[in-house]
Amino acid sequence: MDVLRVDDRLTDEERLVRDTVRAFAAEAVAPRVAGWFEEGTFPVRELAPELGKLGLLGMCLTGYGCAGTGAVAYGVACRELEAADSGLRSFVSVQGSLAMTAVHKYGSEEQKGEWLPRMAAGEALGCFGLTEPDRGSDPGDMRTRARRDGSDWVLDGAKMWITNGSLADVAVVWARTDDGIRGFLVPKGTPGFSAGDVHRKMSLRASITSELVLDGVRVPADAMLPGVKGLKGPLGCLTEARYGIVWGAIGAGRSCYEAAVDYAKTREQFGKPIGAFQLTQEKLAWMEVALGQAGLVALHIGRLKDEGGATPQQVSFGKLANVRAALDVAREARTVLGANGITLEYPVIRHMNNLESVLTYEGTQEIHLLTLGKAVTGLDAFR
Ligand code: TGC
Ligand code: FAD
Repeated sequence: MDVLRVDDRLTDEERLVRDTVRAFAAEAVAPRVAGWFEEGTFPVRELAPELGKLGLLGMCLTGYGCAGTGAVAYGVACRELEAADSGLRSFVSVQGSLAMTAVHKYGSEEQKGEWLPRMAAGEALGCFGLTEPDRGSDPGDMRTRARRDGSDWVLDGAKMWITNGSLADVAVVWARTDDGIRGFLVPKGTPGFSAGDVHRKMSLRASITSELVLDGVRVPADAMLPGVKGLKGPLGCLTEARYGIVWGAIGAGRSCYEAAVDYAKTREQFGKPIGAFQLTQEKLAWMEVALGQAGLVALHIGRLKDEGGATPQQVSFGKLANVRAALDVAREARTVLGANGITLEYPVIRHMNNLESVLTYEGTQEIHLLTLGKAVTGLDAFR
């Protein structure tokens, strides 16, 4: 397995991150996560401080208690977290790449000092409210509004599908103002601000997903993120989180692949292991190819990022290609396990169902296809 030995190209520091995060996920999460998935829970308050101690929250950010690692190290961490469950990587993505990045990139010194050290330590939780009930792929047409009232801002609207929405101590809420889209920091408990969880999910069950309601929410002038105006604000954070998914998806795919290989070597039918049949070997060989290619794509984009920046189009390429590859691997692995593949005794169907969300959030497959289509043709299919 790992015929290409892509990890041989990692530095010693990146390998240390890999081994540390892999050990943490294997000990603290993997043995319990099927239960969380079944119950639809995720013990955020227990895990967040541990993730903070490992330096995984806002890992690429500098200062304010953040680890300040390179992009490849962060990617490797996402891969190892998502090998346990996409919900775990999602938590780290939303906390670090979305909420903390918004504050770090666009916040005032006071906002950074107030929130980032506690968020890096996992003591304060954040969420990122961009999507709305009626505006998902097209956030530029958002309906949530913020209007000035004296020196305050008053927010009205709703955000939907917000990871950690009901748990977060602070919500980064994107809203339309007379002056364009702006970001606001809305602390939990602000009058008029409420959050209710989405139930009956069949995917990302080990993750809390909420609706945020903003009903005349009054915040002071300094709750606005001063450093950015326009849709490029939230999109600039999304590029960071999408990058983590480029790597994370490989972890989910790898977990399915490993389960399929183990099963194929031990499960016997017609007097021999099913892994001895050519059709099974073909499935496993394609999985190996898909994950090897995904690993090269992730490493390439990560190195570009570390050398000065990967473009949003390159990140779209990686998110599109690697989530698709991981989902194909998960579905094929599911067939190798036969009936056992549909139970939570094995990780495969959990990952497979999770990857349906990963395909949709952070820009759907279609959005990334059209982003690449625009890069290729110079023609904008969106507008
Ligand atoms: P468009 O006119 O193309 O762009 C508006 C401005 O933004 C800039 N820009 C970007 N900047 C940084 N990163 C990117 N990826 C960027 N893409 C565009 C652009 O240069 C422009 O800047 P300026 O200075 O000219 O104003 O905007 P559009 O309205 O046509 O939309 C483009 C489109 C469709 C690609 C965008 O709306 C989009 O990406 N839609 C998908 C929405 C999405 O991904 N939502 C995710 C919500 S968060 C989430 O899902 C969290 S899941 C939990 C987890 O991560 O685990
Ligand atoms: P829609 O935009 O309504 O799309 C429906 C379908 O139409 C899709 O197949 C889409 O690709 C297609 N479509 C749309 N436009 C076009 C087009 N121009 N051409 C072709 N096809 C098109 N959001 C946040 O802001 N914060 C979060 O923390 C967050 N966490 C999430 C967690 C989970 C578990 C999930 C499932 C979602 C989360 N999201 C979050 C929301 C996510 O980003 C959106 O679901 C996603 O952007 C798609 O929006 P939508 O679901 O409204 O689908």
